[in-house]
Amino acid sequence: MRIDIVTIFPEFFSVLDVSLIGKARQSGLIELAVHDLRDSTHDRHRTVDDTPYGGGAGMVMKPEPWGEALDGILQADDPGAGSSSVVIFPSPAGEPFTQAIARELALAPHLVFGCGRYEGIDQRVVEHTKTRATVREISLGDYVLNGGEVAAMAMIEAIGRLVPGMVGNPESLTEESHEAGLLEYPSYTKPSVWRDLDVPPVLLSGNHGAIATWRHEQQLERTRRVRPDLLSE
Ligand code: 97T
Repeated sequence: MRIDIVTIFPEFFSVLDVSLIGKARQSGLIELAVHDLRDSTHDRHRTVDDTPYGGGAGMVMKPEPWGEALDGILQADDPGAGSSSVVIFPSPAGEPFTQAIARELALAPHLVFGCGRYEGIDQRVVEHTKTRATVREISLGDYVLNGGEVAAMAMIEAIGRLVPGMVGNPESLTEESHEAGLLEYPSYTKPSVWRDLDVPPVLLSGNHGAIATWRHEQQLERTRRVRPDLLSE
């Protein structure tokens, strides 16, 4: 998989050199490039934003640098085969990011993240990009960030670990929270007593059927208590 990131804060993404994504890059499974949007400006001040038409607070990112940056990244696409690139614009106005979307995007050969700052990117950039790639406007959740960088990083981590060939044990991926539509059961390790707190005795019983039943009950109880929305959907 190839991942391109367009941002005015390229240094943000140096953390991707470490962790699982860093290993995937070393092994060649993920090829990742970070592009400074300001390299696609041509004025002395490397301007990327301007005041909004119609008035209002804040600044809007200008379309021209985005057009030029995305031209360079998407022109490598095979024109005969139709674009297989997916361009993701993290946005508080996007569809909510889910494990199902992460799974879907993990199968794409080419992802491009357009990280907007300020009050957003001129909407024509999104419309124009739809003529050359699949475009997804995706929100991380119902809260406000200063820009798309942290949202992109979270999505890259969620997607990256699902890329075929990434994790040694494939069972560890499907057993986790959300893959089965329930929250995870609580986990314990040694010692069996810590600060007067016991590990639930069933986990020490050696009765694998009883353990599986207990864990499933814990998942249901946790989900009902913390995330009832997951049970009613
Ligand atoms: O608040 C934002 C600003 C810019 C780009 C993305 C976001 C955001 O994404 N998910 C939640 C908020």
